[in-house]
Amino acid sequence: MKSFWKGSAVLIAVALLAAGSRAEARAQRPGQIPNGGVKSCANCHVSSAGGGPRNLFGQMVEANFLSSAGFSGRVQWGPELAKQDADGDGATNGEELGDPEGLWKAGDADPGEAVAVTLPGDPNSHPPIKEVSMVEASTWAQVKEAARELFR
Ligand SMILES: [Ca+2]
Repeated sequence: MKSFWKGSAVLIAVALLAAGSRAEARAQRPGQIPNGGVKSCANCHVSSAGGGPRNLFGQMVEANFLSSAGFSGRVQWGPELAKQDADGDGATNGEELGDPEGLWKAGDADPGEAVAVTLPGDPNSHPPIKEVSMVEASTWAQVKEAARELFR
């Protein structure tokens, strides 16, 4: 009976250590994208608590933008990842994370404004879409400007 408890305690300790190191490894990932701390784990995971399945941006990062596979891989943020639109909502990953050009480097101050940051892996989360209305424009100059915006 004594050895049963001893064995259980060892198993629990091993499980806790494994869970702890996994969470720790992933906790650095948000710091590898601009404004990563604003939405934290939800940038890449379906669950905002992190872990489990990845959202569309997380899948894109995992497939093509990690320095190496597994927990130690670092996100390779740059122009290539910034210009893609992982969730297909019309805003690029960089526009959603406040770094449209992909110039931010890990350790830099977060670019842009935190309140403007949206989720690059959630099509329901995106910057406000610029509404252009030629009907509301009252002068020819405004109509031309609206058309220019629309077809830019
Ligand atoms: Ca989005």
